[in-house]
Amino acid sequence: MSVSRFPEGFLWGGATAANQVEGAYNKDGKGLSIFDMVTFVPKEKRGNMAMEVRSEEELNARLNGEMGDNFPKRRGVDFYHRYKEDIALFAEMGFKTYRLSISWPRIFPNGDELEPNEAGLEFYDRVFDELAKYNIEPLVTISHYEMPLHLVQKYNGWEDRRLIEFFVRYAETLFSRYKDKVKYWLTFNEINISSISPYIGSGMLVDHLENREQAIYQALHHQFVASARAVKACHATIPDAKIGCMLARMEVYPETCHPDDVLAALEEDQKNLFYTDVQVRGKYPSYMKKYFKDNHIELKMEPGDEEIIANYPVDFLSFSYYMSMVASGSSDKKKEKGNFFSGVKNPYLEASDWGWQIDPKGMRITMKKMYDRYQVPLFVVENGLGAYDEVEPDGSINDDYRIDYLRAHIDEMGKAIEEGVEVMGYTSWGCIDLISASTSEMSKRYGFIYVDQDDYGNGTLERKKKKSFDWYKKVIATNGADLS
Ligand code: BGP
Repeated sequence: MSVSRFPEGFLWGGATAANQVEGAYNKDGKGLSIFDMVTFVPKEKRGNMAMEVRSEEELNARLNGEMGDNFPKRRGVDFYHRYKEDIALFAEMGFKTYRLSISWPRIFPNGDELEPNEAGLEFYDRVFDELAKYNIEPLVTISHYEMPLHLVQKYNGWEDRRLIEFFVRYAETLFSRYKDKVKYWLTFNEINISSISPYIGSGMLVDHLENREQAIYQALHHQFVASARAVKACHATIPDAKIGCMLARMEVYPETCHPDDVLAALEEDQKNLFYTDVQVRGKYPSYMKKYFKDNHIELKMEPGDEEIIANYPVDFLSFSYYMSMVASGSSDKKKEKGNFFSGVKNPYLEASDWGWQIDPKGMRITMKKMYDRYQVPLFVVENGLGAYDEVEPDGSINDDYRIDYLRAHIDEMGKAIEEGVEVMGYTSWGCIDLISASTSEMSKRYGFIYVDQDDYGNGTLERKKKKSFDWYKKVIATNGADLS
């Protein structure tokens, strides 16, 4: 067997988010979250994503049940009651880490109260204790699209500066409660999502906004400050912890070598790396200041904001990577739908059933680029293939397409490591089948573990190992040396 390219102690594992797996949306004092309000919409009716709530009227219609009653994220896959069984399966695969998020409204049901909900805290104590039994390190996302709905209704989410205090109180509660159990933290999942979905990224109802872009960047500013304050609090409370940011990374290629296309790709790339420029380098980049000026965006900052961002950058950069994009200098190019973002079709790549253009080499390219730019450790915290799976009459699930996807990406990550990129770990997305973020489908599956449930919540919830389960087990057992 060949020698592993992956460092000793490399954190292999899988990733999920509370809103997509837990269910039990109103149990033990949990408040409603933003994603509890998103209904399932059949494919023919929705295009490629359906997660935005735009106005108070719409929100109320959802609360009153006027928009149907199929809210898949309320049921998840019942991890809340089945976490022991699920963690045992992760342990069987040899996971070194499990990335999960904490549901903010389980801890602070409304988001703005002073005291946390003890029953919510106890649930995660139980989960962390279960992980500890198997020596699985938790990697915790503090906010993964689970803002308490009350913060939308009362404050219009992150548009309001008071959210900083609420978030910091929540984060500090987690740090002091779990300081002996959790050493790896992430502040905001895919912090760049607000530009696509202000509701999911920032809890803002857009119809209420006078100037959408201004509000988005203001909300982001509040998140940057909140994130830096969480970094400060984390280091103060848990000196041996590491805390990172999380970006939905979009590597952008020029459509041709025409300088207009190259420039367009560079500018798209800057739009994506703006977030990590702030969170890793600790300041707003000059190209963004120019963009704000040209677009009449004026951020309201308070004294001390720039200092806190500068003084408390993240320890590492984590990201999701599913595909690459193409930019064209000419504006009339057909757009390809993707993971919340869009670009021009790449004729050299195949796409998934959801139109996401599969590009393993792009992952190496992007890792090299980000490491060159930031010189901090990277952590691949999401990567994977959403696909329809078939259960054969004998009960087996032969997901060779998923193995092919993961193998090719892990191989490219290995090459990036050989070329000197520092990588802490790899957690494939949706290690157990879960509810899709963008479409609320159950039938868009990512897991090594199949869950018997359909888009309407029918099924036994029984867990079954797919073919990829044993494959990933071998990958971990050989520290990535055997990808066959
Ligand atoms: C990321 C999110 C995840 C996840 C993944 C796959 O953007 O952080 O929550 O779901 O994408 O997306 P989807 O579920 O839409 O296929």
